[in-house]
Amino acid sequence: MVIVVREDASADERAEVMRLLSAQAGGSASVTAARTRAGYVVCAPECVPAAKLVRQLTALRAVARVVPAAAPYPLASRELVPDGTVVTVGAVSFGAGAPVIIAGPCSVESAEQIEAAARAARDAGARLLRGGAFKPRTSPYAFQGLGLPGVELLARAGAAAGLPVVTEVMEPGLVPAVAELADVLQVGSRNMQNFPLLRAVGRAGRPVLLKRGFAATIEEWLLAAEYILAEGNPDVILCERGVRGFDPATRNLLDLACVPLLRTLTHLPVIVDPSHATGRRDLVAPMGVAAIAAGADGLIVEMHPRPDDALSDREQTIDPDTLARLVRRCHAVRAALDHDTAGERGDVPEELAAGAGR
Ligand SMILES: [Mn+2]
Repeated sequence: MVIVVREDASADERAEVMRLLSAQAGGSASVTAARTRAGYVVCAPECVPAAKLVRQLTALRAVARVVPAAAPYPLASRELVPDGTVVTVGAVSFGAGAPVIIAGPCSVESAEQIEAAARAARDAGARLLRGGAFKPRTSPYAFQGLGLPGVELLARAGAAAGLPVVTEVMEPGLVPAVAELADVLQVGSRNMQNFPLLRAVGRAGRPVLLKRGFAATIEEWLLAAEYILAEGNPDVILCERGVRGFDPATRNLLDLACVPLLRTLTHLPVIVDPSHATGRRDLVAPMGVAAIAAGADGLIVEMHPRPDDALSDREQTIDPDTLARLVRRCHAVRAALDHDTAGERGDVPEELAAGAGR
C-alpha cells in the first residue's frame, strides 16, 4: 500500500506514519518514502491494507490518502495516479494525447552526420533527437560509440535544430556527466536490470527512457521503473522494443499487446521502438503506425540521412522521407482514434451522425 502524505505535514508527523507502517511490516526495511507525481508518499509494499490499519492511518493528521495498491510496484501502479502521468521535456509532452516521435541515428558518428540527422528529424516532424554515444554492442569488436564527445556533438546538433536530445547511459558513474548534456537519459534493454544504474538515473534530475529488457516480463520491467521512481524521479517513460522470439525472420518479437496492457497497470507513458523490434527498415513504418493505433504515446525510430552508410544498425534504419511519411501517418491514426472516442462520449460529429443512418 501507499500513503500519500499531506504537503504541510511536519517531520515528526511523517515519522509517525513511517513508524506505524514499519511496525506492521515487522520492522522490515521495505517501508520507504519518496516524492512522486501524487506528492510525498510513504510506500509499504509488504503491508496489507487491512481495515484496522487503514483506520489507524487515516486518523493521523499527516495522511492525505491511503492507496491500497496491491501491485509489487506501488509507485508505478495505475492506482497511484489514475489520470496518468505526463512527462514533459522542454516543450514536448509524453502522455498528453499527441504522439511524440523521437528520431535519429543509432550512433552519433560525426558532427556533420548528427547535424544533418537533426535537421532531417526536425523537418520530418520528429520532436526529439536520438543518438547513441555509449553503445552496448554484442561484440567487443563492433563500433563502440564516441563516448562523451559524442554526447556533446548530439547536444549541439539538437540545440541547433531546436530539438531536445535523448541518449543512452551505461555506467552509474557517467550519469551526472551525461545528464549535464542530455535532456532524457536512456536505459537500454541490456541494462534494464542494472540496479545501480537505475538508482543513479533515479537521482539524475532528468526524465528517463526505460527500455524493456529483451527477455523481461512486464512485471520485471515495472519493477525496474519502480527503482527509478523510488529514488524520487517521477519522469519515467517506458519503451517497448521487442522481446526475443524463436524466429530469426525479425530481430525481435514486437509485443504490441503490452501497450494497452500497461495502460491498465501503470500511469507511466509508453512508447514503442519499431526499429530494434523488427530489425528491418521495411517493417519500421507499418509497425510504428500499428503501435500508435494500439495506444502508444510515441515512437523512437532510427533514421539516418544516408541509411546505407550508417555505422550501426543500418538494416533497420530508415531515411528522412520515410520518417516524414511515418510521422504524418501517426498523427492521422491518432486523429482518427480521437474522432472515434468522441463518438463514444456521445458527441458524434454531425457529418458522421448523418452518415450513420444510411
Ligand atoms: Mn541501434
